[in-house]
Order: sequence, then structure tokens, then C-alpha cells
Amino acid sequence: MSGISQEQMYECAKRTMAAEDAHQAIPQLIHTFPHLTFDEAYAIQDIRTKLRIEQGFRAIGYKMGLTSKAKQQMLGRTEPTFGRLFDYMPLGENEPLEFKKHIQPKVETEIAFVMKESLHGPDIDMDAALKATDYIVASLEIIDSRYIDFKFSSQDGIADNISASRIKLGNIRLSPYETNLAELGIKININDIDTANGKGSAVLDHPANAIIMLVKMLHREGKFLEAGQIVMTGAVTAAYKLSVGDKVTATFDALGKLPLAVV
Ligand code: OOG
Ligand code: MG
Repeated sequence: MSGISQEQMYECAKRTMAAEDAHQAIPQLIHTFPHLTFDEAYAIQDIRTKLRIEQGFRAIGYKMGLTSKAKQQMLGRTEPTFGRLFDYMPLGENEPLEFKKHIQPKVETEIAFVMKESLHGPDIDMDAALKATDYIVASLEIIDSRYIDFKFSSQDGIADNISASRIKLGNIRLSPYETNLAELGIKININDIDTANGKGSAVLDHPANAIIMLVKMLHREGKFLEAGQIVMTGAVTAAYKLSVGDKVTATFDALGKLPLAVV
């Protein structure tokens, strides 16, 4: 343990929340607490969640991070992480991303799961994960690190709710049995340029493996995945920096197109 006190953990949680709310980047927490552990970072994330709930926001799900090679290579790390989603994050169907409410937003393409049953325990399998899923949808994730220049250690990232900022979900809902999720192709076009493409297998060979991994990680903290929660399974393509005026279109096999304008 680095010996960070409970009070200092609250201070860290408030620092990244204030940065998010004021759209103002801050220095990494490890500059102040160089020995911050993963457990302490998740404890800070939990405090952050508690404070958001106290502000009146509702926790609506989870986002997995670093579940694909594209993202692992971007950050030079391989261990998946998770963060929380809140009800201020979803963008409406025609709602643009307002750049001024962000610091340094980037866009990712992801497959999202919405659960109809809870999942508990250390060893759920693919069958259990699919059975507990209500439907899958196309999604875009807007990540926005609260740290200067989007540079941070794993512990900083976890404490900062792994850069969670906004999500946009498609409106075609499929059962996970209706389509081969590993083979599901995704393309992202930014300002009329085909920027990247990938398929579901980019996420831990099959995006449902991200659900399995999340439930295991939650179990270690004595928690579980509740029915009704949304899970963003992690970026299939890399994250692309957004600017005012950008027009993004993601095209998902079987799940349709998701447009996003940045204003
Ligand atoms: C961490 C969040 C990663 C993903 O899909 O892998 C993530 C970051 O890059 O800031 O959302
Ligand atoms: Mg993501």
C-alpha cells in the first residue's frame, strides 16, 4: 500500500470529477501519489461513483477498457479495466457531441450488451453470459481523459473512471444468438475518410468474453452485474481524436449505422 488515506482518496476522486465538470485537464494523480496501487485506484473510482450518485445521477452500467489489441497497443498495456456509466452519458439519436463540454474527446466503436438477468460469481461461461443478455446494439464511446495530453498511468486511468464521457447506442436490437458476434464487422468513417475497420473478435476473441471478464473482476470486489445494466465491451477500432465540425459514421454489420456530429 502506498499509504494514501481515505481523505486523500476522496480528494483524488473530487479532482477528476471537477476536471470532468469544468472541462479542464489536470496533472496525473501519481505525480502526487507515486505508489498508488490498482486496489486504491478502484477504491477512488468507487468513491467517484458514490459522489456521482449523491449528486443525483444513476449508474446505468459498465464500460470495459483495453479489451482489444487496438487499444492495448495505443496505451502500451494489456490488462483490461472497467469503469462506470451514468445516466448523463447517453447521447440521443440526433444529439451532437458538444465539443465545449469536453477536454480532448476521442471516438471508439464498440458492441454494447444490455442485460436481462444478473450475473454473479468467479466462473461464469459464454453460455451464461449470452443467456443473461437481453440484446446487443451498435455503440460509439466518447472517451475524454481528464489528464493533461491524454497521458496517464493505469492507476490514474482507473481512478478517472477510465476516461468515460459519453455513449451513443444504435436502435437495432438483436439477440446475441441472432448474429455471430466474433465475425460482426465494424467500419468507422470520419469526414468521408474510411478510417478503420475491425470485427467483434478484436474484443477478447468474442465480445461476450468482456462480460465474463467484467463479472470476474466485480466478483473480486464482492459485486455483481445487475439486470438492466448496459455493458460497453471495449473498442474494436482505435480511438480517434475529435474536433469541431467532424462527422463520424460507424457502420456495423447487422446492427446498422451510427452517425455522430461534433459541434
Ligand atoms: C482508456 C479507456 C479504454 C476501451 O474501449 O478500450 C476504452 C482510455 O483509452 O482512455 O474505453
Ligand atoms: Mg471504450
